[in-house]
Amino acid sequence: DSNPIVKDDSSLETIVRKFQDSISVGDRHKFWETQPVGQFKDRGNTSLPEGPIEPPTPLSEVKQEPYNLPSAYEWTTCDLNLAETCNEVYTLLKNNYVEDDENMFRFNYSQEFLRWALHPPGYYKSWHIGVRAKTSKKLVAFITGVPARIRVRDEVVKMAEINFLCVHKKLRSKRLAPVMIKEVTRRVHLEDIWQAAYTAGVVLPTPITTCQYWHRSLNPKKLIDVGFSRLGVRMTMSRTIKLYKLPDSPATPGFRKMELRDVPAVTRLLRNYLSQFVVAPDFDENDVEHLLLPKEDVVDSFLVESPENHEVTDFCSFYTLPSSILGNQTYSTLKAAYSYYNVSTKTPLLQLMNDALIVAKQKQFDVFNALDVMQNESFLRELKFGPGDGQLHYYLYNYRIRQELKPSELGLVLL
Ligand code: MYA
Repeated sequence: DSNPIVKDDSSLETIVRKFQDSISVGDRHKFWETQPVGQFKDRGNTSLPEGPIEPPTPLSEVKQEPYNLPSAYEWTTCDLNLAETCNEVYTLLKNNYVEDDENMFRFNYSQEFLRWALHPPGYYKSWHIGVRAKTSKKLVAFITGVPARIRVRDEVVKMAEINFLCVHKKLRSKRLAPVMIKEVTRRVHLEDIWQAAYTAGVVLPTPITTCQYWHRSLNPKKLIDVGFSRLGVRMTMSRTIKLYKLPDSPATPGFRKMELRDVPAVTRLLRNYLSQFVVAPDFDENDVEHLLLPKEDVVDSFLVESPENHEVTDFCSFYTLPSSILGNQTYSTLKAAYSYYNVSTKTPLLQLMNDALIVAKQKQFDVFNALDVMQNESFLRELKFGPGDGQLHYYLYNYRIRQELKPSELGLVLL
């Protein structure tokens, strides 16, 4: 997904941005004002009904031809199974995708990650949309959707999860993004799907909730050297290293990597856990096998199998998303793990997540990131996570939620 990468939350830029966000209510959004999304003017108006904003239109009325692009550009559908296409997408994102507010880091999604994220059960190739320059055929913009079933209260809604919206740096501010969004919307409509979920670091009309990233240093020296974090007041490097030290191996008896045979048990565990949140994915076994079965350098999942009765009682997972470090002499990549879905029924969540930190450290991650979604607040401070400067806003397209949610009411993590 999309989000300011992180860091200390006290810089002047951050304060200015937070102030701007806080007065954004009166902003004009020439594109977003035309879309079926919660509008700022309707915030707090509890008389509006919850649910779809517009009804579906008959499929025969969905525009059959793509939207017009500026004449020098053309649409392309990107087949990520083609090594060359995957490499082009990878390179576009590596050079032009999301940066933190101070432009020190940029997400560097790997090719294996992109193939994994974009090929969940039932995916549509037509939702992986690129824009090329007509003459050079260079890929200059990208947007994707993948299908998902998302439950909102007691309604399971077929949606598209929209991600990887990217316009080449040289083509910014030319209103290309609205055309890309309209085109992906059209292609989603053609599959008879009328809702979407997405996240962004920017404030748009209107977030269903706003979450914060928290960061747990695993390699504090490197994080400080590259400017990701700062030495605390009255702290030395050696005291800082000691503060973040972790045991060599996980503590919970029966803690092990998830395997294919665990898919039914993990699905049951996860479905039961996610049922408590207002908005959460409705995962079946196929989804769990694809999204949560460990995949080297993409996603890691562990569970606790009771040594007595072999029951699976707890589960934790994180995905691998490195960031390029821009302009550092010594280091080029920050290796970050992002908390994904975690479920505790027997092992306290705090202990489970401490084990997750330990295995992430074993795997040479520099930092472990987590949003304040689900029950994450219960372990963040105690496990020495610090608040980042990145806000992540969650949105639904064509689905109104009566009241803004608390992050802890959200059971959804987008990649
Ligand atoms: S979030 C990650 C977004 N990507 C990046 O941040 C990478 C770096 N930035 C860029 O590549 C460009 O700056 C982008 C904008 C491409 C973001 N989400 O073309 P413009 C609105 C939605 O002149 P550019 C992710 O991937 C902006 O408010 N809208 O601007 C999820 C303005 O509209 P308005 C955004 O800077 C994406 C208009 O675009 C975003 O050249 C979910 C300006 O266009 C944003 N992140 O390009 C997409 N940023 O005037 C929505 C700017 O109204 C999906 N804008 O304020 C909706 C559901 C669709 C499916 C529905 C199915 C039913």
